[in-house]
Amino acid sequence: MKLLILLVVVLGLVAAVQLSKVYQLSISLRGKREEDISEADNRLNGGLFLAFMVAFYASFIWLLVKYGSYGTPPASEHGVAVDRLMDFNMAIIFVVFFIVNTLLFWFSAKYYHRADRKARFFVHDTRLELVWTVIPSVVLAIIIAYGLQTWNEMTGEASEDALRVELYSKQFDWTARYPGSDGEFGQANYNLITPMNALGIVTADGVDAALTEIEEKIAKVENEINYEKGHLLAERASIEEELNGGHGHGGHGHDHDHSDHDHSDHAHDDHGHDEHADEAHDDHETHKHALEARLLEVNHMLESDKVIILTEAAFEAKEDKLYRLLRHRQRIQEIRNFDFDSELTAWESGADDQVVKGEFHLPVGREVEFVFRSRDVIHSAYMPQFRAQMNTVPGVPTRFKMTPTITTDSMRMVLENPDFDYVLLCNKVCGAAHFNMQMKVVIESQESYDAWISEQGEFIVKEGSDEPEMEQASAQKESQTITASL
Ligand SMILES: [Cu+2]
Repeated sequence: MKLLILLVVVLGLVAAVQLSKVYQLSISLRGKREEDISEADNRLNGGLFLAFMVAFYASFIWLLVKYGSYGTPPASEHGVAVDRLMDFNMAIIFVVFFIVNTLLFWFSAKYYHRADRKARFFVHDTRLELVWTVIPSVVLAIIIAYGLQTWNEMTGEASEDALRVELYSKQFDWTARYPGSDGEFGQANYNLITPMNALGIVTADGVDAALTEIEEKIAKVENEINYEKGHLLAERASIEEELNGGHGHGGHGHDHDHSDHDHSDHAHDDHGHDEHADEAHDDHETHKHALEARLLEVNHMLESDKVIILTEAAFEAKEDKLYRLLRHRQRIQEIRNFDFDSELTAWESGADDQVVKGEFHLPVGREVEFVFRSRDVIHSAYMPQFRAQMNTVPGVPTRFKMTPTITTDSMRMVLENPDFDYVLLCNKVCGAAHFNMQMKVVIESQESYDAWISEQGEFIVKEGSDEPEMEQASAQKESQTITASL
């Protein structure tokens, strides 16, 4: 269908170009110049300007009627103020829009060029300058003052007894955290992020879990590095060379061994032997034993089925990975060893935090203070029905307060849509699955909310909401959307 429309447009353009060529040819045949324009031409163009203005206004008003509504009534306290601010601004814009465009088109139509009419020319008019400077300044000042006032009310401090909820964004989903019975969020640290602790909440268990996980990863990479076939073979060759006399005197290996043996007998017999030589000799023996032991080990490892073959680049990448993992482990250990002392509440208050995915609930009529965090890139928490939006920035917690005023059930009745749900969306294009980065919001009575929150587990992300599944689901949706649009 789209292709067909495109084809019609292209063919139409080609036809227009051809027609204009024919027209030019016919003009030159009649012996007229192209730039000779009659008064009738000008009058026609003036009339067309007026006709366009009417069509322009008609389509504008039609768009306004069809798409001008915000979709839902504002479902939060400040949402009413936001809509009022928006309506106020739009009213001013509409008035200016109609005045300016009417003047533009009407002047073009009325004052089309006529040979017997001359335009008046003046250099300066103070009154005119004043009018178009002072009026816009005053209107802009009013818009800004009113906007700032509304903004300050919206973003001011939340009250002490506000419910606090953290919304955590990452590519490509949302996680909500409630502070639990102590009303206090636990500290979070990205070094502690594991599949079961998606927010990296700091607790003794969280630190232990992160350490266990990192130890497993380190062991795995160390194994891969240790069992690399090329490096094992090289090590064996060098040990053998050293044992067989080494130092480039391979041919004298046996002689050397023999004299060594003699020497050792001698050392045991003769108590007057120089002590330094004795020590050096012992070191040498130990070293040799170590080499032999390692040779055995290497041979053993080479026969094991853990042996892998890596290119030099892949081997170096493994070494890099090991380095990073070791650093990561060190950071986790630093968290564990940190002397929290007076900070003990912050350290352990995460233990009763409640982490939820998929949907989160809020009681109606109670002020909520959102704290936003991001793991990877800038996202934007957008709740259109509450007229609420705030960027989430990695490393910088942001805040926003709001009071929901209409429950999900009431809104379903108002909209006569039993399937309606409030939604939290991402409103920054943050990557491939951005379109599907959303979370359901349920507004309900305090009693229903209390029942829901008491069912939520503490700290650990609920089973069955792990990431691979989510990603698969969104990829599936993506392919469906692509199919649908074709
Ligand atoms: Cu996003």
